[in-house]
Amino acid sequence: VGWLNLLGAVTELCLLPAQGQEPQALEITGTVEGYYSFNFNRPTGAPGPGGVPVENTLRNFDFADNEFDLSLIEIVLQRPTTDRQVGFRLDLDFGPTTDWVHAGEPTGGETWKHVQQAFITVPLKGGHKLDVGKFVTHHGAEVIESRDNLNYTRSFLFAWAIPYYHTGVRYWRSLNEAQSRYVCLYLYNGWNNVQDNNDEKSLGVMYGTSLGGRSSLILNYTGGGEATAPGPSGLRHLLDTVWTHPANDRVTYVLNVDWVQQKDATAAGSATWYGGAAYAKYALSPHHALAGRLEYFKDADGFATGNTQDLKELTLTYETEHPHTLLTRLELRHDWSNRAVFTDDNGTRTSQTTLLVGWTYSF
Ligand SMILES: [Ca+2]
Ligand SMILES: [Ca+2]
Ligand SMILES: [Ca+2]
Repeated sequence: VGWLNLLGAVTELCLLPAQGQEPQALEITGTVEGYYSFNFNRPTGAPGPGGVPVENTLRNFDFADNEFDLSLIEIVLQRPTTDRQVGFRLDLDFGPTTDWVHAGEPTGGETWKHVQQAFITVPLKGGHKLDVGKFVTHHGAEVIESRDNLNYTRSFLFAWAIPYYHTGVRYWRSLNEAQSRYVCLYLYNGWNNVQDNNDEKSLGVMYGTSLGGRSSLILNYTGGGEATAPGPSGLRHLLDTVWTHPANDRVTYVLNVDWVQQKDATAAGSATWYGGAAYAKYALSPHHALAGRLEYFKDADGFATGNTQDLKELTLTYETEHPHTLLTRLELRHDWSNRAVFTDDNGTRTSQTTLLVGWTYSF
């Protein structure tokens, strides 16, 4: 009973009373993403994590060569949070993208792969917010949904350097009235796990700030013990920075740098992986744009990709948008490694080139 009284007191202290405010209407939105990709290596392919057949080596989530593929179907149910009403968000996902994203879930991905996000948002006094549940990661310059990225295909950094999702709590507070500076604190199970694979929790910190004009900088850290197989749960540190600079109405630049270290990765010691990606987008008109991405990723100990290698990648994208619904992208991409890791018709080689048409429909 004492604990219940304490819980009641904390709730009253932190929450504004909800009287006089009706809950917000339930919003239903969603997206359907698909592509056709042609890989000039003519790869034979191999089964990947989550049972997903992978023909385009090291890619997320444009796995298939010479096929029309439905990559992701997502339905989002959301009740927006107000300053007094608790909100929630549920992202239901289907398709090979979500099979892959959940392939590392400790008890297998089947239970959780259709729930990309599920969290409640509790508004606290002073405009702070607390989220509880499963949410996509706060790291990186790209997201699982292609629509919200500058290119259709995902960077190596997105695919191999950082986690996809976390389960736990996050606390958000603004540091100034304009909300142009904020901090977010995270406490969660770790990398890509609803059910924890060890007894250690991970801590995350995000700091975001405007740099004047429309430029912004996000500094991100996550640290905690991550189980490695075989071996002990060595500490894993992830540092991640995203700089976004809209130079004018037409041109936007983005820079992303990641650095990760896993202690006790092998008997030999730590593993490190790091890299950087530079993006530019040029609007030709309100609904047509060109975008480019140049990237370097070093898997110094082969822990992230399974091979010790230096990866590079150049992507050129032309996009056309039918406002609010259909986004179509034509994309040419070339990947290099200093190792022969890319499959072809009878073996492997050190590079691959793909030509892709990607489309995303939003509702
Ligand atoms: Ca195929
Ligand atoms: Ca989503
Ligand atoms: Ca953990």
